Amino acid sequence: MTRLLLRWVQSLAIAAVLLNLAARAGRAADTYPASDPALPKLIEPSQVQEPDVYHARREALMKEMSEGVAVIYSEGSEDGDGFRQSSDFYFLTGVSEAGAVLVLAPKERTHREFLLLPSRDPEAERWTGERESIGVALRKKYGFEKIFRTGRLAGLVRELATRSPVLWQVSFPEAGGDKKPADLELYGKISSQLAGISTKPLPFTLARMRSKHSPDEIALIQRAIRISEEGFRVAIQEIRPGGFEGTVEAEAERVWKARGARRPAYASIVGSGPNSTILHYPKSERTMQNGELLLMDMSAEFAHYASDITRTLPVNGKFTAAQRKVYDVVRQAQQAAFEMVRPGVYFEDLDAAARKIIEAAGYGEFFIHSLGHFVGLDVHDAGAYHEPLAADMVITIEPGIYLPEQKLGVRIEDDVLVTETGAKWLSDGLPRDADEVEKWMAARSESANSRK
Ligand SMILES: [Mn+2]
Repeated sequence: MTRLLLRWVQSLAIAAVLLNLAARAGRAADTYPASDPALPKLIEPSQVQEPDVYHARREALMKEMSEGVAVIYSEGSEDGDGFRQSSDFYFLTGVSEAGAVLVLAPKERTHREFLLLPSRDPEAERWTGERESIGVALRKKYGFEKIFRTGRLAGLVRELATRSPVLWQVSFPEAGGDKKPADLELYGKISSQLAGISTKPLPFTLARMRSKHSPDEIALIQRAIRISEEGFRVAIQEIRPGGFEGTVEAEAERVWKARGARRPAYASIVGSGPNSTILHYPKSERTMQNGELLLMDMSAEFAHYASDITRTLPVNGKFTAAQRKVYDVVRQAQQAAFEMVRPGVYFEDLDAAARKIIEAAGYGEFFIHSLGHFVGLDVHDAGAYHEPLAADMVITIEPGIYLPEQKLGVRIEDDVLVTETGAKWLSDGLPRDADEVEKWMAARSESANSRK
């Protein structure tokens, strides 16, 4: 009898948990427009896609190589939210382990791709979690037939290079880095041991692959954007004279994490008054004053994909005439650039279209950055910036005017998908025009008041 009762109580508890989970999932789903593309199947907990997605990318890269060997190192690093894999390596493997290396050899008959992982370290693993041993399960999980330890790297590459003597640089260091890249370091050693080996660059191949997104990637970017938009909607409740920049930032970031975003896509910028004119104001520690603008450039990363949105709002809900004049010019410049977006157009053309409007309004010297950038695995994503845009690329359009003397900075930034025939706003969930922005702020105070 007691056992029966216990079972009944247990099943009730389980039902309650399930109902609660379903309700939560429902609430989260309500937040996203039904027209958004469905997310691809993600493998928890690291939020990577199925291994065949990455395998297909390696195949495409090997087709471009056609011969020789390419070595791609994991260059990921720890940040406050854990380990973040470097994007080239992640794009090709979906593997989020530190110290891993990918070797590709398209001319080989049987095994053309190799994943090398660092040796196990029981001491370190007590701190960072146990790593799997190499076996069937790991090969299946990562989709590699050949997984070795990194101790075999030099020997493997030397052996492959004797059969096809070209060593490709496919992953390029970011501008400004002065460290010799690990692949060139290894290639130098091998070239000093074997005669007739050439080292060649394969510039832009990986960048081009990364900048043209698959439908799954677009769905992931769209979700990152929706999470960011929700963060804005919650965070603006905290905008008021006497409010704190840091509260606005904290509210947005809280929403992102609650929605499954692992980390900010970049350090959030929340600057009021004079801080709105500092492009990358990092501190968010000022008290907002009546009559100022608040510039918020803050967005989430979801499943390794970035989003990048900026809104500039009046702290008291109403633009002054002077603020509105500047705001409208920035908005017009953004619209002019947006209307030009289509396959075949260059970034420079978009920049020129926006700049023309800002210059005509007399603010030319106060638009001090470029108009936009690619968005993907990184917020300032890889891509061939000097080549024409193509369908399935995602870019930002973010004109700005910064007037330090007036303590007034305006930036409006949205994420745009290049389509076959033109462009589509991906961040279409937040007001953009000055009138809409004021209505948004007014509706916010009403709902904030009615809650009291
Ligand atoms: Mn940006």
